[in-house]
Amino acid sequence: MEKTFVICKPDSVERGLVGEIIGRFERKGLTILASELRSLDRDVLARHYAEHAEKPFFGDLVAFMSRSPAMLLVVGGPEGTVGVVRTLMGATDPCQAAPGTIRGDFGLAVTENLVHGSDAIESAQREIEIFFPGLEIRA
Ligand code: IDP
Ligand code: MG
Repeated sequence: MEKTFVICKPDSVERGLVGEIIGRFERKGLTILASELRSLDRDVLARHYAEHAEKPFFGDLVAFMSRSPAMLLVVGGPEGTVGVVRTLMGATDPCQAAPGTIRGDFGLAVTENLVHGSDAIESAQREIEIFFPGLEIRA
C-alpha cells in the first residue's frame, strides 16, 4: 500500500471541515490508516517545513499552523496515492485551485489553504516519521 501524510490545517478544523475533507478521501476509496488531533509546536513545524525556512512567508506559515489544533492523517491506497491526494487537494493557491478540489471549493487564502499533502513518496516517509514515529500499520 502507498502511504501519504495529510494535515487538515488549523483553518479546516476551526471551520468544521475535517469531516468533509476526510469524507472526500474515503469516498475516493482511500483508507485512513492513522489520525490524531494535535497542536503543533514551532520545532515540529520547522522540521516539517524545513524546505521553506528561508521563504518570506515562513513566519506566517508557522504562526498559522501552530495557532490551534490540526488533524494529522496517514492515508493509504494503491500505487499513485501520493499524487491522488495532491489532485484532490488542488493547487497551493486556493484562488487558482480547480472547482471540485478541496482548496478550490473551500479556500481563498494562500497561507490558510486547508490541507497539507506530501509531494512525493520520500516526503511522505519523512513526514510520517516526524509526526508518527515508529508507526505500525495493521491494515
Ligand atoms: P503545498 O502545500 O501545495 O505543497 P508549498 O509550496 O509546499 O505548497 O508551501 C507550503 C505551504 O506554505 C502552503 O500550503 C501554504 O500554506 C504556504 N504558502 C506557500 N506559498 C505561499 C505564499 O506565497 N504566501 C503565503 N503562504 C504560502
Ligand atoms: Mg509542499
